[in-house]
Amino acid sequence: MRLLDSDVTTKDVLGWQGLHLIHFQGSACSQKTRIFLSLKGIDWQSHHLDLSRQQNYKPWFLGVNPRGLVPVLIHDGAVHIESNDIMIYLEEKFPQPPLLPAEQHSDILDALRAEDDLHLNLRALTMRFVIPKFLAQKKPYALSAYEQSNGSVQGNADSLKNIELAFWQDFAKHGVTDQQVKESAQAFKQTYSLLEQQLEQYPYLTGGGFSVLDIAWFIYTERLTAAGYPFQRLHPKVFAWYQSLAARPEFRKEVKAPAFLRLATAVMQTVQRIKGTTFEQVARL
Ligand SMILES: N[C@@H](CCC(=O)N[C@@H](CS)C(=O)NCC(=O)O)C(=O)O
Repeated sequence: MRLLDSDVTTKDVLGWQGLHLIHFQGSACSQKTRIFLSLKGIDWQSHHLDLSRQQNYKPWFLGVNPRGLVPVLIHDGAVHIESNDIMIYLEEKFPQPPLLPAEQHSDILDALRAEDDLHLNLRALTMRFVIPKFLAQKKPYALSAYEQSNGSVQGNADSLKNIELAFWQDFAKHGVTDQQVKESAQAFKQTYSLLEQQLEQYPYLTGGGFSVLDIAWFIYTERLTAAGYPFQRLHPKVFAWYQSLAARPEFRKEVKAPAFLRLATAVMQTVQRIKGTTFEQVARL
């Protein structure tokens, strides 16, 4: 989605020439776009935004993306948000190697929308099983800065902002509940059962060659694996597909978590094992 210049109140970015990505190392959506750029061999300039320090709620960034989310692509002064839209846009500008085959264009766009609809489910499982709450929780002043900001997205008040706010306000109150875990896990199980059927017939998710859909679902699968989702048991073809992509350097290098986070996750999951509250024990798939 391209923002209007009038949505962008941090005017200096409108003068940025070339390709710039504002992203966070550990953000799933940022990883997705970085893998895409890497597979295309596109040069880009990196602007790292630290979500763990809530830099996404600072006025500078809210003036770039009023939605307060990464990644953001700036190409010759045009500001693009939403990771899937960014990949689709880049595919038009950099068609080689093709990652969005013309014959499957509209099916892939539908499938990407369905993937994006599960993003909050992915976030819920991440915040319960991958990132300890003390690291994930938003500071009240940062959240209220976000709440009070009144930027527009394509000229209108952002309809997604209240959903974002509600997620983090609920998270501050009660973390991610068992009910949220069960619902999110079930939603993924349904979708992965369909992907499993696809992979029983074809090497990649579209039924054609490798595409952006494989990149998008690789990222979800990587994160859910870290959370403890039992791919090998429930969806063996998905597991094998994921392993083969994870072995590729373009994929592996973008999803490597920093050592401190791996340690924090390991400690949290050990405590969960002792308490009987691991992903498997709560989700009961
Ligand atoms: N639908 C959006 C979702 C973007 C999104 O939720 N980004 C997350 C990181 S993966 C983010 O910026 N979160 C802000 C935060 O954690 O405060 C996309 O695909 O770009």
